[in-house]
Amino acid sequence: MSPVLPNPAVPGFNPDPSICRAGDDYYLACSSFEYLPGVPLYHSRDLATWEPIGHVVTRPEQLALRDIPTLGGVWAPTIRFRDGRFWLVVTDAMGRGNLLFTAEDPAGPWSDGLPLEVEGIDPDLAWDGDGTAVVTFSGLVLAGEHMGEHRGIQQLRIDLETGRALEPARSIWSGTGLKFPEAPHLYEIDGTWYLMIAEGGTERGHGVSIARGPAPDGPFEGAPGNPFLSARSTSWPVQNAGHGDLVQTTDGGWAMVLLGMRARGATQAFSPMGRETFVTGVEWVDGWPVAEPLDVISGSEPLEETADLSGPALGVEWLTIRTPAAEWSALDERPGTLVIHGDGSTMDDPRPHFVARRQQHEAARFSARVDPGDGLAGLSLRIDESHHYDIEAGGGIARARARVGPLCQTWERAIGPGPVTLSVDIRPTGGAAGFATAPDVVHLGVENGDGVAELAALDGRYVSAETAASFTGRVVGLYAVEGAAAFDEIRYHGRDGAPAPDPAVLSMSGETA
Ligand code: 6LW
Repeated sequence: MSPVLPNPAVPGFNPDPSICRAGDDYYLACSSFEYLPGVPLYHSRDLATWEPIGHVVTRPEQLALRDIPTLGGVWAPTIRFRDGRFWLVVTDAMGRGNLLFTAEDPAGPWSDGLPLEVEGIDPDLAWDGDGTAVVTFSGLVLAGEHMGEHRGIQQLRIDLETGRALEPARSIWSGTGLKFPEAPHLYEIDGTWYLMIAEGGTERGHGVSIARGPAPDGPFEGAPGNPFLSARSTSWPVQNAGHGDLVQTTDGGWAMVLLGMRARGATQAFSPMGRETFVTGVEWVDGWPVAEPLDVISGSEPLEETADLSGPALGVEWLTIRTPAAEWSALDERPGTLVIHGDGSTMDDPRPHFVARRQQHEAARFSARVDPGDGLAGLSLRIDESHHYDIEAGGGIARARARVGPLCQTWERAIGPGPVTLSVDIRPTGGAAGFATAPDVVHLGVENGDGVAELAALDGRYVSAETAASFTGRVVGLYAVEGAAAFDEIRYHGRDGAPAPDPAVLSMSGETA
């Protein structure tokens, strides 16, 4: 097992990672909540470099996201490779429930999604000695008369052809008693069955615990030092570590992928990118796993990308909220541009006409040239409908907006007609410059023939995972409210590592221009 693997392994919000290996190839799946396409998939051959290869959900009818509440949608997939086939089980929370998807090729296409007779969340898939499929899951009931009840970790044998349970669910080992036992994964290793779970909740108290037993259903004995991995009460640069999945590596060693958060600011209280995917090495001592701590972050490589608008569709890194981009945008209407049609929906609405990518770096600059025509369009840095910072243009006006819960403030400036370049420039504070509890400052600007003007420099705390109590993290992207807006020169620049203190921190008034 290589000593230290680059982390975050998959930057940007990519929570609840699950991993499998097919020969020399590793595949990773993550949660995606209200975003489409759903269930992002990544590939690696060395656990160090990961490339996005597509999604399980590429046809909206595979899930029921259109009216999903925020926080709902795709929760906690498990991906496995068996008999030359990829199997993925996942919860479409407050939507279609627990589903099974399969594919010959992980890059797709995947099946339509078979409903499973499983009442809970975080389904895991394993096969017992005689090849019968076993689903182990967290008994959190999301609907019906028992909504909100938590029955601990549960398990049942299931028919993967019909989705029907072959027996009633039974409760099995559920950890050391910390809250929210979830994210179970079952492994048979050298004849012993291991049950690994997350417990403590996905916030700062998160951790990974494990137990072992003679059979898939136990009885299980918990490991002496559970949770055997947790960042709680440490000053690790990665917090909330938990929700892990193990994989045996090509050299016979072991590794674990798990979620964590780059909590920033002087009090390590705010995580702009939310829950990301991390990887760590695992050794076995007396039949129990010992994981390397996540106290080192190497940071991801600097990135400079300009969106490819040559069509027919945007790259796999682009996401939309609850409705597919094809319904309201096009790359062939004005060749060389992305045209987004507004329907009056704004970034405060559940189905904005907004296409975005994850913020993946602590310092990031996103800009695009937009021709709003006679409509209204802009860029937004978003966590959810109630937490977003926007910069838009239309009707000869440039407008910056801060939406934080019930509060909304705008800053305006007259601009000439025609295309303008809008920018969202995120500069980390590094906790330096005095006692900056803010993780970063978000600068909203407009550039046209008259030069660059900054309309607002906003405290990043208010669009961070903790403030929004979000399961996701920031995405940054393009929207249209009215008319047909044409976007091009769509650029993302990102880098990690020690930031230059942001002068705006010293004068954070929210208004600089
Ligand atoms: C996921 C569960 C969880 O299903 O949140 O907080 C859900 N923990 O494991 C969404 O990430």
